[in-house]
Amino acid sequence: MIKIIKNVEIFSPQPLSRKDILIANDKILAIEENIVLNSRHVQIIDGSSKIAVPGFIDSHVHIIGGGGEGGFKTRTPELIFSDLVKGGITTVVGCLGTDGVTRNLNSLYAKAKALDEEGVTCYIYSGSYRVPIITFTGSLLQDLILIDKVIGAGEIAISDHRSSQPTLEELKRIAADARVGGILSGKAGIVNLHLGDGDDKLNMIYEIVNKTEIPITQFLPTHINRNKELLNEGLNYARMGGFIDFTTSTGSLLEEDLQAWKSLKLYVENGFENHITFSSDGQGSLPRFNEKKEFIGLDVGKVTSVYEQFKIAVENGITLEKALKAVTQNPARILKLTNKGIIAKGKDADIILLDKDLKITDVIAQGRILMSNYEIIVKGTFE
Ligand code: FWO
Ligand code: ZN
Repeated sequence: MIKIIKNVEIFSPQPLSRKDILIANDKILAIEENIVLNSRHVQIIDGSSKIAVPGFIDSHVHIIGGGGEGGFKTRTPELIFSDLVKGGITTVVGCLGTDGVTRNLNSLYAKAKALDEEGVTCYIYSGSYRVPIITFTGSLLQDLILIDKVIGAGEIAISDHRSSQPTLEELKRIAADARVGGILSGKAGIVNLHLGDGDDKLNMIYEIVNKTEIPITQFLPTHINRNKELLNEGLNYARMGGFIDFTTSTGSLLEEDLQAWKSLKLYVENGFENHITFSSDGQGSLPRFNEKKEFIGLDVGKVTSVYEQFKIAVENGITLEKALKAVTQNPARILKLTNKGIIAKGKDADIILLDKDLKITDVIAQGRILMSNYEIIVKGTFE
């Protein structure tokens, strides 16, 4: 099927002014003024009152559910497809969390395939919170080289009372295997690290970077906006060239001024707009513990929070281009998803249309229309 989005203002994230976007099957074929194709096989989408931006990338989603920190009844539900469409998310990376025992990689893989079949692009991390890392093949290296959907390891917990208290040697080996597995498979081999509230913060990463040849860009530490001290330490980490991921799901856990949009504003003001990504922690638990580390309640992450925090960021003075980078171009570059994250010739046709109030009006994933004029037209299997 051929589609032309006519006369739309494009932020690729870089502004490209008003043009036509020609889509053939799942790819962007051309971005030019006044593309004319006289054929009944061409579907025209009127972009004249809209803005086109790349589909959003959410690099940290518990697609089969997670949680359990308050006992079995607090296991969180799996992701439903239409939540992705509502939030304009066209690329997802699925992960396991605290519970890597009753949640396993085979079901993570199957759900990733299900999301592909329903219409988005889904990758996964091998592993869970714990070290030694759980893998498909018994080796992280082999997982990266043999299993196409595996793009790295995560979410591996450090500085958290729920972590496996990994040794520096164990973490070094995981980073080394992720790096070499990535090199041999042409993937990022990213190590997605879960940061807890522990005082050690990012020190284990600093030690690995200072004591080995592994570059700081091998890591993507997440939840950096979970407390003020970690948010400020992240500025030093970014100064060293490191990437930083902010969690957009808030619930009652994240204080008002730690929200992802405010954290982005702080880092943009420090010149780090190319180091930042947003991720939702969707369907993950956002558990609350008291000072004695006793469980006192939990919320569930929402994938739609990526879009919500993006929109609030723009409404609060961050330029559309810089806010877009955090949810499109930066994660695509960091995760080495070479066909994703920008509106450009030859890239996947993952495009969101926004109205002048930044509401999502249309979502196109791999050239297929999932939402048209504010209406979801492709639902999940059982929705
Ligand atoms: C964060 C996922 C946390 C699960 O620290 O790590 O618990 O396995 O579902 N969530 N443990 C939430 C904070 C960043 C707010 C997870 C969760
Ligand atoms: Zn986490």
